[in-house]
Amino acid sequence: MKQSLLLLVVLGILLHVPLEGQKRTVSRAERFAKPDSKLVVEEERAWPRVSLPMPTGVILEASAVLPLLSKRLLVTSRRGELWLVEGAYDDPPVLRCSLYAAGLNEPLGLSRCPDGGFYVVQRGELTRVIDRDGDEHADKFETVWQIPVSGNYHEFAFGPFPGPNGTVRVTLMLAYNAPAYSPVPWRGWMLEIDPAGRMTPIAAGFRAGAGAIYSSKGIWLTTENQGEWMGTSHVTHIEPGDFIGHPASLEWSALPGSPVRLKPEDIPDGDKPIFELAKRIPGIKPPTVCLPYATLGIAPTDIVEDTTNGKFGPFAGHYFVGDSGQSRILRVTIEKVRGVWQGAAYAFREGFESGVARLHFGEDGSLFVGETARGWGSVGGKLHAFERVRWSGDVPFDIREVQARPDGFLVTFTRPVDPVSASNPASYRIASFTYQHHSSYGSAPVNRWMCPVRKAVVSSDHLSVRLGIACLREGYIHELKASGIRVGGREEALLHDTAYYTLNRIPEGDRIIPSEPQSGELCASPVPETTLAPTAKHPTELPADWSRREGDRTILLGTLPGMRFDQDELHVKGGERIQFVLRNDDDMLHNFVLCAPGRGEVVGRAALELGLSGAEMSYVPDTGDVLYHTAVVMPGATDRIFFAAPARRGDYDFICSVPGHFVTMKGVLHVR
Ligand SMILES: [Cu+2]
Repeated sequence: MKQSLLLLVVLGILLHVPLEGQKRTVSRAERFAKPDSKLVVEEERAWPRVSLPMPTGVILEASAVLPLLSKRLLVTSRRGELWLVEGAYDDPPVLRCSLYAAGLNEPLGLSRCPDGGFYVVQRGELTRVIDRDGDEHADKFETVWQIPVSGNYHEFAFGPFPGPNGTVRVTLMLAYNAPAYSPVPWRGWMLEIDPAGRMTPIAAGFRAGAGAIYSSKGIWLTTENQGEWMGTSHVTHIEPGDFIGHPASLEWSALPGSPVRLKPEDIPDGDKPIFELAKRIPGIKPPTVCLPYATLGIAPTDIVEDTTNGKFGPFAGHYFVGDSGQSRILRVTIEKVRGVWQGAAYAFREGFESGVARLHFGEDGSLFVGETARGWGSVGGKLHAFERVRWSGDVPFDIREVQARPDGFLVTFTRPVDPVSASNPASYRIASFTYQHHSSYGSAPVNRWMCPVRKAVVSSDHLSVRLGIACLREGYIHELKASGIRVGGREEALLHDTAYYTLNRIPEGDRIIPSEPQSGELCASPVPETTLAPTAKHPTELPADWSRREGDRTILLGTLPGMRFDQDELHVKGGERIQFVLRNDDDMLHNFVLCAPGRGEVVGRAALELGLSGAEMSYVPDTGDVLYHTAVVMPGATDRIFFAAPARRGDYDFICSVPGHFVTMKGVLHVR
């Protein structure tokens, strides 16, 4: 029991999404209801989602899905089973499940074995599962390769991700005991295992790389989560010998077979972005496509390629990335520029019931979505879910792809644009920024510049726009907002108006604008530096008229792993002078925001809407619903504020407004 609790805590830390509250009151949960925005309704029209209901008595916490012949699925459950599932393609779906295997240790992936049977990654081994007598029950479990574990609860194994020639790859999580460490070989690595059980180390620097794919382009891509030594989440092209950021894994780079030459002390802990370090330290691989934290998910999981040849809609060949914390799916495109892969990320579909963990396309172009939030929590709110997404045939007006050009970008659309709005530079807003690479948890977006749009040229078919932009910066993420453009002939705006392009290399070729800066163009930050300074709502200075530092009452509120405060009910008297201390014992960033009665969810959502500018505002939206707040507190640190409790009696919500946290990180201050 204690162990499984630890496991939950750890998964929460690992994927930095909330732990299921142990003692949540229903009334609070009701207040924090599911999202039902206009956007989700629009997305639903083009990509409707249907829940795949389990037969009575079956708890299928789908952690991997493998389509079999005759519209059957083999599904792993995090609870340790393999289920044969029929009926998942039917309308409406009525599932029939039969148990194929049981007793596995937290399987988080599944693939076909070239010699028959299936590969399953358990915590401690890559296993080949075989049904020898054909009775649809596994009867042989072969250890293909034993995964090193020290026994630390944090040592998860993801995969098997199938590669060429019958090989599979796995990614091994670091152990964790504040901070993350690598106690046994290959923790924090991607490894390749061939059918004979021979292991080849591939790449290091992983932290929580939960997804990987061998793409039709013949390259490997992985997902990685924001955290220590990861400024933001990302998708990255992996080649043998690469190091993607977390130095704990480098403990093992001197072992025989390692293609990685770096040692832990080679990685400086400072304020430089990773692409700057990569310029002078060979072996460091900067992200291929960054997923800005909070804006495009908080905990990316699986990555799949749309190989449905149009059955899933207009994004054939693009990648879809699941996000556990925000219960959504993102879209990613890549291109190779001057020998380096890079590309863009876009919103795709929100509103899933639980944390999106695994994705797999079925034979008819259906996307099966395995979801779990046990130990993680998610915006969707359910503990687990299994859903199916199909394309309705509707093509929404959307950005199809952003590609780099020597002086800007080429933006293509799913439908012809209105040439008047699309050729007006004022229809676009472009900014660039990056993240720092350091041992502390995540990074705020830094060095943000606005990029003036000088020219917008619409193609003759009206399906693309060439943008000429000043102030492009290599290595930086470029945020392209095209909110001013409309679809041809109608007053319809883009379904998702923003893309994030990671510009590792600026291409060569023809320009549409001269390279010299124009007068008045300023490649500089319009955004003020983050401040921890006292304000009316962040009252860190002892008020002059207080005789005692403690006031009438001191409240010490702590944090727990998995996005919870250590108390969800606080009691004060109206008007009492309060010294309030938030002590962050967790390994993530948190704040405390005291809200007007019943306004916690509204404030939490408004904080989410702040997007990239949120970090500079301590994720506190500028609204009368916020009474007082602390700064965003680093792990192991505290922030102290002094305020008088509201005079009016009532139940005042408090939340952590760091994006995604408020769903579980909340409570009530009772004023009597
Ligand atoms: Cu928090």
